[in-house]
Amino acid sequence: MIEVNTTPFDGQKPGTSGLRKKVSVFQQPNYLENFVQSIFDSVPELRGGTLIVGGDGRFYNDVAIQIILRIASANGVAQTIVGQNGLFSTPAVSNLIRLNEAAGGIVLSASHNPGGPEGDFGIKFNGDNGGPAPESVTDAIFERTRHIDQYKIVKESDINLSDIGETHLGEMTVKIIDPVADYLTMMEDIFDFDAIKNLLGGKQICFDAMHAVTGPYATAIFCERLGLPEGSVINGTPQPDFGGGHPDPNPVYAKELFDTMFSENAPFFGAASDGDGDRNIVLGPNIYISPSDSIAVLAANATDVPGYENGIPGVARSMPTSRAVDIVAKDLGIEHFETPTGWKFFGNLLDAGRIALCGEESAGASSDHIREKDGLWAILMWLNILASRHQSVGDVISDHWLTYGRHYYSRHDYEGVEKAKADAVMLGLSEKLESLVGKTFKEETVSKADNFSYHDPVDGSVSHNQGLRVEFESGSRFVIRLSGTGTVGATLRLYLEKYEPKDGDLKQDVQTALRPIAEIAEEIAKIKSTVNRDEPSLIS
Ligand code: VG1
Ligand code: CO
Repeated sequence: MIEVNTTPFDGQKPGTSGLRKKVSVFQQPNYLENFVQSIFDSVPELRGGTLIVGGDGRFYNDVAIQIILRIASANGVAQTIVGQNGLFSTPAVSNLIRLNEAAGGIVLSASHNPGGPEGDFGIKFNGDNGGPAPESVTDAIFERTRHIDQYKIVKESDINLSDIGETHLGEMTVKIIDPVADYLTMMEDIFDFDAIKNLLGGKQICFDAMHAVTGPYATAIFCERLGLPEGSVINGTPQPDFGGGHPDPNPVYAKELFDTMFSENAPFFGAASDGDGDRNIVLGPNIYISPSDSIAVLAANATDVPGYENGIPGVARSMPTSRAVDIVAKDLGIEHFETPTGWKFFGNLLDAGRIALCGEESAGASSDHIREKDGLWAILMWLNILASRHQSVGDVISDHWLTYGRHYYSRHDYEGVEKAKADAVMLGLSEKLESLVGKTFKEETVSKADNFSYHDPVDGSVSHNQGLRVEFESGSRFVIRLSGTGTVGATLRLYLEKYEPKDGDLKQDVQTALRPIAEIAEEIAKIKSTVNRDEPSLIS
């Protein structure tokens, strides 16, 4: 073991989901080392414990893992469990932490951000409950990065990560395992695979792995376990640059899947996940399920699935996510919570047994089976529900709206804008929030306008500045916040929502239904004129 002198880097503050930067930033000497040593300095339980390490296979994944293993060994970690070829999806890491009673896990991913030498890289620490470290821990890690002057590392040479089995690095045991097996076993425990197999017999599905980590997982589940033909999984081989695309399952970047599902001979079911396998989208022939609606459908029908047949105690959603799931919770007579954006805020509620299902508008949903969002889990939930209801995706969502009404919902992103201009939008709106209440814009009167603070009901911690929200008497609203996952400039997200009761017009075009709210949002917040853009760069 050697100790290497180092000096701090600016800006190693974890964002919504870990530290994300351009690959070239991570390639600076000592940049990764400083951050990783800061994790070990902030989480003493790792000494003598088990650590899970893996990533989504993006460029630099292999180099980073070798560095992390050497630092882990030098810091006294007893055992690391690594995915073959360095691959683990984010939900698989969460499961393995819990299964092996590990002290934590390190996930190497920048999720939906592009990969490759010019792309992004990321690193995230998850604690012993399997979930992303809470703010108290990420703040401690950041604080440590600001003063670090030394890291510990062993000099051993690289480990061959392609061979399953056990080896040693210094005093530390390194177990290289099949990344899929334990995940598949967990899915078998939750779902009725026989019912799903019957449902899909003779039908076509299309799962788009987007050249990212879910390829091997989806192939094992859909082709090997459920017996579907090979073509059911497209873009199924993980690539370091994700085939040059953004592994983000939305209508823009999952275009191949959307074109297939909106074609004449569309398959019965379509789905995709993101770079690290924690997001999902679900489609039927000529229909795309809004992620916020998806969470509501999963909550309303959870008892159809063996893993939740006794019901769920409560649900949670991130603040910008549409309130569709709240209505379901009220109907079921269970608790519902509103948390800030990012999965780390669900952990306490899940650990305390207050909720068993949660999700975000950004195509993330999951349950108490792990402490991360889980793309393939959400997709299997849908399939299990379709099997038990003997319905198509389109029928399930139509029935849902007829029962609960529909929350028209869309997110307008302004990506890569100048940071100062994005800050000006946020500041301008926050300064006038109070004066908005009671004012009428077009036909809409503002009923509430605030800067969202979260009071964690389990540990009492408070998180401020979690997004600006403006609500109207009609039940419509808009929310604006700054992204915490980007690596270039700033990204402003505008979230639009309009509720249509069950006896209203449930078949409108989404953007048309939301246009009045979008116009009011512009009148109040002046995003376009401030950041000098005519249109959002991405509408999902
Ligand atoms: C985005 C999403 C958020 C999600 C986060 C991490 O964060 O909005 O809902 O939890 O990405 O997801 P932001 O701060 O850019 O809005 V993932 O799949 O990148 O781990
Ligand atoms: Co992700």
